[in-house]
Amino acid sequence: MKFVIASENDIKSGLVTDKYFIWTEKVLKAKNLNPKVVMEVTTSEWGIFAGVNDVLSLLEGIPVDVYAMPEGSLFFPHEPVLTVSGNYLDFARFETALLGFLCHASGIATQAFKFKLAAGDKKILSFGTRRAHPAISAMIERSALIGGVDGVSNFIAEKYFGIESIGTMPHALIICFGDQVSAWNAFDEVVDKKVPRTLLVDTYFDEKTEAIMAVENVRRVDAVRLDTPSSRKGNFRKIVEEVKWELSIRGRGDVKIFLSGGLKLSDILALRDLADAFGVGTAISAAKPIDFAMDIVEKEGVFCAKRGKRSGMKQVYRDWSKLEDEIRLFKDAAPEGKEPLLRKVMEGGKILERTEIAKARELAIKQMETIRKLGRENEFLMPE
Ligand code: PCP
Repeated sequence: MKFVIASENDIKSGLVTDKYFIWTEKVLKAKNLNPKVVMEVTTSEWGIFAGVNDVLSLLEGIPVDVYAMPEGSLFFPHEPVLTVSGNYLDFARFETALLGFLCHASGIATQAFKFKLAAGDKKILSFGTRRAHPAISAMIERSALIGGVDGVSNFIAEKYFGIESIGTMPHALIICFGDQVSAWNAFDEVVDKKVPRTLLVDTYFDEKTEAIMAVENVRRVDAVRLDTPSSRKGNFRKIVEEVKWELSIRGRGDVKIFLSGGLKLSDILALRDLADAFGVGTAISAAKPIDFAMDIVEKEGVFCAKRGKRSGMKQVYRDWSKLEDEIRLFKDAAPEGKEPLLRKVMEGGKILERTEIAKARELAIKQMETIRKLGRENEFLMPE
């Protein structure tokens, strides 16, 4: 083993599971019990749903039917986001990986959604794969994009998703040259012209001094990036205001302000009127997972949920104009004017539909716009 990660094969074959499923399989087999069940994935919080493609790959070839909300869907507490029906023993041991895919990806997508909702027309870039195991960097960037970020920094996104990654310059580049001006000019000379010249202005001197140095010594400056760590920030708003003033009086009010370094949701809300873009790392990539659970709600067609859970296979119907949902039994008639959210995505182990990132992101953004239109932002922007 080169890296401490479970292989795709071990995940697919069900080895990445909790031990209690191994005991359960053993006991059920010994007693010839393998009921037909419906299991639902639910949680008690709201979020943006992601991770379904991995679940489909996990269950492909297993004789089960799967219904799911499309990735990018806003889900509310207690709504089933994904339903699996089949004989329990066929898929019992996959619950661990199934939930892992959904909890992790949805946690990141939800956090990305909050940041983009807070930023409005200002940009949010995902900068945080360096804070997580590299084996999951593609998942992080995919989930962040689904949640609504405007760009991702990890280069692997280009190979896996055909999405161009974005980047400015590290402090290391400046230090290699020994002085800011040489590094900035070398960057301008060498890097493809279509890449914005976003110059890092906090390596050795303060942000104001370096911002002035940048516009006075570099042919093209599109933006300045202030990556001030929280330990040195002081009154960050004042620092940004000062930089903007100095640029503006030099006729460079066009230079965009790019902020990064330990940004939290509250920082976006506090600085969104001043900045043009935010590079967010840990706060998105290390988002708290959504605590989805998977429960049996029907057994051989009979209602049977445990206490605290609601029995019966369900459908979620949405009024898109109000962003309000209604949950009904799957077999019951649909309410007038509302659209069902759960769609059949797998039949007998065959994948019927996979999600494209762009489509899922579009859906998340559409819901974000409705939240804004309805003036419901505060409901979704609880402080971290
Ligand atoms: C990195 C980058 C971003 C940081 C990560 C975002 O910082 O410059 O600002 O991650 P965060 O939100 O978790 O802080 P450094 O590692 O300081 O980068 P550099 O190599 O440029 O010093």
